[in-house]
This record gives sequence, structure tokens and C-alpha cells, in this order.
Amino acid sequence: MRLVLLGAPGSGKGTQAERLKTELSVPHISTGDMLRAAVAAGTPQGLKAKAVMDAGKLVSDDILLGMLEERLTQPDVKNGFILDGYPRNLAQADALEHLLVKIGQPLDAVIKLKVPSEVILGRCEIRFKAQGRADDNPETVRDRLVIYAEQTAPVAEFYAKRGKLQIVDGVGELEEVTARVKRALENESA
Ligand code: B4P
Repeated sequence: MRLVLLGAPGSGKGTQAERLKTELSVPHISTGDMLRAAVAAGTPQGLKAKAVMDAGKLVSDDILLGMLEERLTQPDVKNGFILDGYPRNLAQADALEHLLVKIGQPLDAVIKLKVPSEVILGRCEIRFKAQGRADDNPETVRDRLVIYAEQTAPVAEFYAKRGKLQIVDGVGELEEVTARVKRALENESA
């Protein structure tokens, strides 16, 4: 299974990917986690990315593509992957198509988790209080939602035009959302 999870910040992409990876026996690849690891390790990419991430903006496409290409060519990806956080704009969607053709791993499914902004603001505020992630600050989340609407929402249209997009209601208990995603994947393979 080669799956892309789309959705606004706080829509549950990372949360659901962690729940699905064991069942699907594929790695969860989160560009957000990769960037946070680069920041923590103080790599040159991490040093460039930190201020951008803290402000809730998108890190440069070049940095992301380099990191993703390296990750998607690791041996554990041979049976597929769940990609979370990428693509976040149309240039990244194009770059991903080319990269997947190059490595012979075309996408099987794209699922967008749909969650209203007021629910997202509530979730991120809870995570901000619990984990103190700078980009979960309510003001920054509002900015991230604007960037999402302007730059990431067109990516869903990109996949809809290719007949790959399924939209899943992301509101509810974690188990309910996981069950909905699994049903959507079953439809995909039916
Ligand atoms: P991400 O790490 O992708 O951050 P995120 O959008 O907030 O999603 P995440 O997966 O962590 O959270 P989730 O919705 O699961 O990106 C962080 C930053 O990295 C970006 O702003 C950007 O700067 C940079 N970046 C990453 N990828 C990039 C790219 N491709 N290009 C450029 N820059 C990039 O969960 C959120 C919260 O909701 C959690 O606390 C969770 O517990 C809760 N939650 C989830 N599901 C729930 C449910 N059903 N009910 C209640 N709570 C729920």
C-alpha cells in the first residue's frame, strides 16, 4: 500500500498514520517528524528549517524533496509507505509524481481527512499546552490554516483530477476515524 494522507494541520494525519502503519505493514513517513529530527540534530537543513517551522510557514521545496528522496529509497519502503505531510503544495505534488515514477512506486490511494477549523484550533491548543510545539500556538495555527487553504488545498484537487482522492470525515474518536480510513482503502482495492 502506497498511501498519501492529506489534511489541514491538526486534522489527524500523523495520529492516523501511526495507527495504520502496523496493520498495513508499511513505514509511516512524516515530513514534519523528519524536519523536527533534523532540527534536534542541528543538521544544516534543520538549522534552516527551525525558524520557518516555528512561524508555521512551509520549509523550502528543495530541502523537503532532498530529504524525501533519501527516505523513499530506503529498503523498508519496498512494500509501500504512508506519507504524511507531503505534498503540501502543487510543486511538491509534481515532484512526488516524478520521484515515484523514478523509483517504480506509484500511489495506490490519497485520503484527505476533513476537519472543521474550529475543531483543529481546539486540538492544536490541547497539544500546545501538552507539548509546547511553537507552531501549535493558536495564532500560528490560524496562519497555518491560511497557508493550508492557499497552498495545500489545491493538492487535493490535483489528486481528484487523477481519480485518486477520497475524502474521509476526520472528526470523532480515533478508532472511528481509523475505521473510516480503512473502509476507504477497502473501496480503493475493491
Ligand atoms: P506536521 O508535523 O505535518 O504537523 P501537523 O500538520 O500539525 O500534523 P501532525 O501530523 O503532527 O498532527 P495531527 O494532525 O496528527 O508539520 C509541521 C511543520 O513542518 C509545518 O508547519 C511545516 O513548517 C513543516 N513541514 C512539514 N512538511 C512539510 C512540507 N512537505 N513542506 C514544507 N514544510 C513542511 O494531530 C494534531 C493533534 O490532534 C494531536 O495532538 C492529536 O492527538 C490530535 N488529534 C488527532 N486526531 C484526533 C481526533 N480524532 N480527536 C481528537 N484529537 C485528535
